[in-house]
Amino acid sequence: MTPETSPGHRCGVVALLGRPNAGKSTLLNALLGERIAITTARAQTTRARMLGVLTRPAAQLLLYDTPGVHTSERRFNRVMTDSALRVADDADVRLLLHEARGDWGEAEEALAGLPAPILLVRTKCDTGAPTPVPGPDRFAGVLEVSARRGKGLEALVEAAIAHLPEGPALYPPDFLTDAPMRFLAAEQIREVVFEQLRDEVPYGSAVEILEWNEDDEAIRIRANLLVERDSHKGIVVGAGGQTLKRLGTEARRRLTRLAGKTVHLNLWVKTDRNWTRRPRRIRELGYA
Ligand SMILES: Nc1nc2c(ncn2[C@@H]2O[C@H](COP(=O)(O)OP(=O)(O)O)[C@@H](O)[C@H]2O)c(=O)[nH]1
Ligand SMILES: [Mg+2]
Repeated sequence: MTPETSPGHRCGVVALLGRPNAGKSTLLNALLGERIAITTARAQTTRARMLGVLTRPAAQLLLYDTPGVHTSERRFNRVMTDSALRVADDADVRLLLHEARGDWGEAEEALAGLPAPILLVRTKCDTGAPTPVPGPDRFAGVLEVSARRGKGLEALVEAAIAHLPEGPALYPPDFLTDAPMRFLAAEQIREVVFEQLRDEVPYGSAVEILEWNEDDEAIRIRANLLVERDSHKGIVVGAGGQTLKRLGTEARRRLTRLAGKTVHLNLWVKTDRNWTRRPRRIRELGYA
């Protein structure tokens, strides 16, 4: 009998929830030991749910990273919050991530009201001892972690497993994510844009993969970096095309690491007015 089918084996869905910047994507990457979800110092980096599969001898955890939950009324923010709450609905256990030193607000209170079991996860504990939160007894457990230092991760995994139903593994042991490579690539490019450009551009930018040609040695990618305004296009291109060139070089470096083979990246900039307000466009770009 293989471990995946042995009696007592558990398998289930674990939702990572919390306000933007709580440290969800960083925690997912730390648990998996791979950078599949992009993370930045800016709020609202994550736009789509992302599955990461963590396989242990006794259990398989289907970890879902989600966009941050918040109370803004903008359409795009609403789509992202809805997407997070749908994941929460289907989860066997919910992790409510909250920064060790952060204030407790509406987003946390809303998430604390979701069906049990909920584990409260105090994140970024390397920044100092966690401050008290209201009603800790509401939660099935309180965990302290630092994704950056790799602290508290095993205890968290054990606590989550305890709430999963018994059942066989749903994915092969080496399976990491169901996200298509094309989507991971688009996300990596977007991460570079978030890191390297000033505030207004990243929030309204998206990456559309136009062509993807892959053989054993290399991948040739043609992609559009979509921005919401012509003025943003100028910023992205930069004087003499320098900024776009720098973005492309860094993105290519990350994609090569991710793919494990040579990547040729042909990156263009295009204005796509108000795409964040058009539901169909949001879906086409893979964010909903
Ligand atoms: N000091 C510290 N910073 C962290 C930790 N985890 C995440 N961060 C930072 O917090 C910011 C937001 O992280 P991210 O994972 O993108 O948050 P998300 O919006 O909840 O997915 C990034 O700048 C991370 O580097 C941690 O364990 N310690
Ligand atoms: Mg995130």
